[in-house]
Amino acid sequence: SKLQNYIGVDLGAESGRVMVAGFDGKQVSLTEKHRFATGGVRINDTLRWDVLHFWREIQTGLGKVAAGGFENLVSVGVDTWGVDYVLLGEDDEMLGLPWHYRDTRTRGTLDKVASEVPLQEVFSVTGNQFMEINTLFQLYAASRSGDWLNQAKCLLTIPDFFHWCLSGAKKTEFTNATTTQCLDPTTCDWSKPLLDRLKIPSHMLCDVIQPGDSLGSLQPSVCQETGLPPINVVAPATHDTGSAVVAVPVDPSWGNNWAYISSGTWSLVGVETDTPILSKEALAMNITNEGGVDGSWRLLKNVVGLWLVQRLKASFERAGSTRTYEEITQGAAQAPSLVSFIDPEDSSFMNPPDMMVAVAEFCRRTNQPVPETEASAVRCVLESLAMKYHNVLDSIAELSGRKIDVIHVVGGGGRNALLNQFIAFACGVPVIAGPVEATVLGNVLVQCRAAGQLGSLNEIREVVRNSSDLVQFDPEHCEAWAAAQEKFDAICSANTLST
Ligand code: LFR
Repeated sequence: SKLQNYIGVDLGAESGRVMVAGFDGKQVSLTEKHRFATGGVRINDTLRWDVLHFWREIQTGLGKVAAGGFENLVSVGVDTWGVDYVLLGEDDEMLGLPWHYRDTRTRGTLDKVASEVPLQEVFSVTGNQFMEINTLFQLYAASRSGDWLNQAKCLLTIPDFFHWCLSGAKKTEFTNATTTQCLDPTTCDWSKPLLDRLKIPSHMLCDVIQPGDSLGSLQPSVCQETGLPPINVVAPATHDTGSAVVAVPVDPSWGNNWAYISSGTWSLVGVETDTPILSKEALAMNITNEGGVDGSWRLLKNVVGLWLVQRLKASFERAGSTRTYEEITQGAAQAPSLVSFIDPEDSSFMNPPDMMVAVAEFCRRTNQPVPETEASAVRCVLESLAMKYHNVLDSIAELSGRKIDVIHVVGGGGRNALLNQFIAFACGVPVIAGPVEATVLGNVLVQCRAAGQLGSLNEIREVVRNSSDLVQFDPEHCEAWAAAQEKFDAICSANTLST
């Protein structure tokens, strides 16, 4: 069939990209038209997202698409990280500077919320892992601080905001709504009774739409600015993890015994399920249920991911290094193995001024050799991540009754062959890495389906398999890793007790 082109806009916490995906009925090929740095802006001891700058970059990217001579441009859709939001007031004026989830205003809000509503009850009407970054805790903090909430007429999550910029429509897309901890996974509507009990306003929450729903066509001003024709704006699974898991390259005939790790700034480690799991055991394991496409759910844990390496790289840069991620990882591959471990979930890694110092302090505090070199610090972090994933997958297997025979690593972190190897070693099962552009693939394939070009999630995944190069990593050194895992577990449990 005739080639159709779709535009996927994907923003992560470190970088954003505008890609064109050409779909010929069997395969998708991606062309990157624009890439830009994202990241938070520190101002007066707060941390914010410069969403206007991102919007400018998105339009620059769309302008490059328009100039690229792509025929049959069908639609455009945006996905980003979850939990953050923009407030609009009367006349759609933006209110305040959007907060970054790593801002410290939410510190301590979990205990405060728990003193007002038992966490068991919060979990049963939200299904989410308790993390103070979640929108619920941000809104709790905002509602206690004279923030703009009362003047707000509309709350848009970050991808909703860009869809509004593109189309003028103000809607909240379901998959991202499931990251807010304000949506009830049983009714699939906002948990208004919970918000009322916590005295958090809910009048500004928008109608929830489904991935694949159309938001209308590009606004005339955007067409003028970018040179694009008034193509459709179609919501993909706007939560980046939701899009990434759409693009896990599995074949249903292989059965259900697979897990995924969506690997980026965060590592989202879990399985796909048919229904949310809201049991006491799920609460005790502090696991999350996130909504996917076609009624699928993701039972997963949100684990600190390559953020650790991103911030180590920033530490090295302050000390004069210009090394790339590849060079840093090559260094780690040469460093001695299984020497010291960190608990990736320790709160000291959330946003330390210097990650190298934070890693060293953790090792000192837990009586382990302190990594002296860049290479040994990176190795320590990557090995610890792999062992953390192992623990998480054990709990998730237990909770879901699912045996895990293979782990799919999707997303940009799949480029890190050393980490992929460590995951296979730590977990003792094969790892299949790829596609690294899972998020954009998932984004555009849901748009393709909205245009009537594809049917089921299985058909979408078949296209992903046709379109990706996958690399397999097999378990080795199992004894050494099992021994190290015991040490790691002891460090993590001692650490939990003391904090
Ligand atoms: C991954 C992600 C996670 C979410 C975190 C913060 O990019 O979307 O799923 O918990 O970012 O929003």
